[in-house]
Amino acid sequence: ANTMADEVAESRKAAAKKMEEAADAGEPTVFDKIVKKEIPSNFIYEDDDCVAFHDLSPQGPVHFLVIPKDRAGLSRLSKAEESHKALLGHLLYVAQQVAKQEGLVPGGFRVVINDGPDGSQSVYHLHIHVIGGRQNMCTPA
Ligand code: IU
Repeated sequence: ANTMADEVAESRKAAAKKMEEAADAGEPTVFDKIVKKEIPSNFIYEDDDCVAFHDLSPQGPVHFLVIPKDRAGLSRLSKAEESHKALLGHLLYVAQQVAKQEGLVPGGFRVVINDGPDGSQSVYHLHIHVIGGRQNMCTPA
């Protein structure tokens, strides 16, 4: 029999699928709107390919996201192709640079990428979470 929990899980999966399809069809994601400054946000880092900004709902004393300006098909990490390798490397490099800028080194930090409904992804525009600022940071984002 279908439990309430099953139904909640099913409807979350369906909602996630719709968001992924919309993103893949080229509809702007909330992060596209942040990149275009249609939604106000304070960038703590910006270059030609990516921006970083503080997460709206921080999971630690410091929690920022690094996102590509152009998703280039990366609604989620598992859409990665050979052609995305340089961008993926760049995002990870920037993540640790901004972590240093934000005072997270030498203490350290966590890096998280959520992929898909089972990975609790909620925005279908690839993003790297960087979380730090206290010892034994172990709560998943
Ligand atoms: P996830 O990896 O897709 O689960 O995380 C999306 C994150 O984006 C989550 O931590 C949100 O708090 C965050 N976020 C944000 O910082 N600003 C926004 O306008 C929205 C989500 I929507």
